Amino acid sequence: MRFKMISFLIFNFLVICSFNLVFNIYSENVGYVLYCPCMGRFGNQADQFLGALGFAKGIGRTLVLPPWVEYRYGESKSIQVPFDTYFQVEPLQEYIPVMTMEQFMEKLAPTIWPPNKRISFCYIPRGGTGNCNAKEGSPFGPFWDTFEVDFVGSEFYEPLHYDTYHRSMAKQWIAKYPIDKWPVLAFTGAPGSFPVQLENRHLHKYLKWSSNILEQAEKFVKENLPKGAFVGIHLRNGIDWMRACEHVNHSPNLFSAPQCLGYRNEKGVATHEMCLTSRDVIIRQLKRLLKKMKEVKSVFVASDHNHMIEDFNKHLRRMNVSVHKLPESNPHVELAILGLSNHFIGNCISSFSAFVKRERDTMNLPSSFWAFPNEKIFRDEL
Ligand SMILES: Nc1nc2c(ncn2[C@@H]2O[C@H](COP(=O)(O)OP(=O)(O)O)[C@@H](O)[C@H]2O)c(=O)[nH]1
Ligand SMILES: [Mg+2]
Repeated sequence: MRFKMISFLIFNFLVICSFNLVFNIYSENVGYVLYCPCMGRFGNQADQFLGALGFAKGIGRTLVLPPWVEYRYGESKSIQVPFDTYFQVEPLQEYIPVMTMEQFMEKLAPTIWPPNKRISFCYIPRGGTGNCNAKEGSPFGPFWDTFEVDFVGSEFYEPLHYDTYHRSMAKQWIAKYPIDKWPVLAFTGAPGSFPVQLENRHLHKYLKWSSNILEQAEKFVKENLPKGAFVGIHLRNGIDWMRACEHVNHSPNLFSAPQCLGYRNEKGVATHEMCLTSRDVIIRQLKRLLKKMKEVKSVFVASDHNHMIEDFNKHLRRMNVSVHKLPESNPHVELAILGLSNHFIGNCISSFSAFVKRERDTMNLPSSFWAFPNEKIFRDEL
């Protein structure tokens, strides 16, 4: 009888202990990383998102998934689009715990991040004010205003940085900002680099289109492209890009160029032709691919400006392929369609192309780049 009583008490004690342990792990010891994707448009934000994911994993915190920041023509304030409009949350949980910013602000912020505890993190003071100035200008102000966040102070984390793969950086973050004292680290900008760090590229496999985007992409392919294989191409040629490409000669690894040239330019330097490929080279390169891929029935063109549909119709007439684009620009659906193609030709310098290339790499699907390797090397290979 007595023995039964004692074992019952011990059992209860163990149950309570393990409950407490679990409770502590999931409540008090959970730390969060928040940030504003305040730099660049979608491609840049996606690169930095992978960095933020790797960073949160490195320092053992939950990543709060920020909305995507978008800019509408003629509007001075940025627009915030919830993360899960474009991507599924669930697959990311396989890598680390995540939650959307909407959920965080509604469910957790009132208790673990009340208004008087809202400190913004930046490397050094910004804009000569002595603080992080986290809400100065667009998208900084509109981003935090979306969630009615104001900051009461700044924290400068210099000399720490986001690369948690080297120099015991993760340990230093954990030591300097323990979760019990700093449950929330809210960064003024993304805690991730642009272009994406090599070590974080593979994290793209956790980034899966929302069913809404994927269904639109599949529907377009099914209803508009002839049955059979298709090639997807990205033509980045708007006015902002023309200007950006002027810098290519003194930036051998401009923007996303490491995706084809290597992070240390192992495979050459960026050229103007790779950045803003001429009409003739585009047509020649596409024709060469179509000659090799006899099964291809159509070409899908994504572009921010000139889709060159007439040029293609003229020059590909004898090749028996049709050429298509979306009736209206829709960057995310276009990206998803490019991801579904049998072969993708992208712009090595563009982070918009880089998104597609990474996604395809995770599925072992083939991709190539405009004007890379250059045509002379191409010819030597043939
Ligand atoms: N619809 C559409 N928009 C594009 C395309 N290429 C670029 N854009 C737009 O231009 C922006 C370019 O910025 P970003 O994504 O950072 O890519 P990057 O500037 O090429 O590195 C995209 O986010 C899109 O809004 C395209 O093929 N189709
Ligand atoms: Mg950009």
